[in-house]
Amino acid sequence: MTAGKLITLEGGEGAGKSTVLAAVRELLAARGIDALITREPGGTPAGEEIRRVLLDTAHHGLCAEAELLLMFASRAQLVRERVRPALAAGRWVLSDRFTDASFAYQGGGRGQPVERIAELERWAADGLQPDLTLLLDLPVAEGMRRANGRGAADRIELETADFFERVRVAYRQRAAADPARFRVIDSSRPLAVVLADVHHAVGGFLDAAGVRA
Ligand code: Z5A
Repeated sequence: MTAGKLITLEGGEGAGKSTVLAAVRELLAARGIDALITREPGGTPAGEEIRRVLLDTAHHGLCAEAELLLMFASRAQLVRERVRPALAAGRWVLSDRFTDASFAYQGGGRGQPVERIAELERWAADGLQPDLTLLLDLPVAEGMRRANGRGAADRIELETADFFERVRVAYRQRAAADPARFRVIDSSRPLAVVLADVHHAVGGFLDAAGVRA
């Protein structure tokens, strides 16, 4: 049995991950791949409880260290309970966010040291790296405008534009440092154009992985 692949979706506020996730799932299904879909923080019963704590505006005083550890607590459980077993069984996994989000939000946004996050990645996330990451990139103001139409903001969505600018910079730096894994998609364009890029990126990855159409 060959191991499955891990594909992750990343991006700032209102980047369109939910929309793109559905499209990627269909692309995979069209090639006979029934991917396990998951999300972070969350994706397991314990992880979803942790997500509730992380996003609850009642916890506005949560310190950056606690936030970072809770993100990795959720991830540690997800990796061991769902992602590693799926990959080992040959199943593909599609995750709405993964460790890059911690480098972007807790590293870039909150200023937590990169080495600390990298150490948590090795230990808590068992060193698991995605095989392909789609980074949906768009200007912060446009992302906030799109997200504003969605109802009450959660604890992290209440952050300032400066915070989200730092998140964006950190994401783009990670993508630039690892072009073999990342595909950066300009998601400020109309959805049909974004989805055409997504088809191209994922199609190319599947071709390279030897998955026939
Ligand atoms: N977080 C963290 O800090 N550290 C970590 O390690 C992890 C996460 C894993 C929850 O994540 C929060 O956790 C998140 C990061 C943090 N905080 N923030 N901010 P989440 O992924 O669950 O939450 P989210 O970032 O708010 O994602 P979302 O709600 O799923 O948004 P989205 O999927 O990117 O956007 P969308 O709902 O698909 O699209 C937004 C709107 O724009 C919607 O009306 C769409 O119809 C529209 N849209 C989408 N694409 C387009 C285009 N191309 N044109 C026009 N309109 C569009």
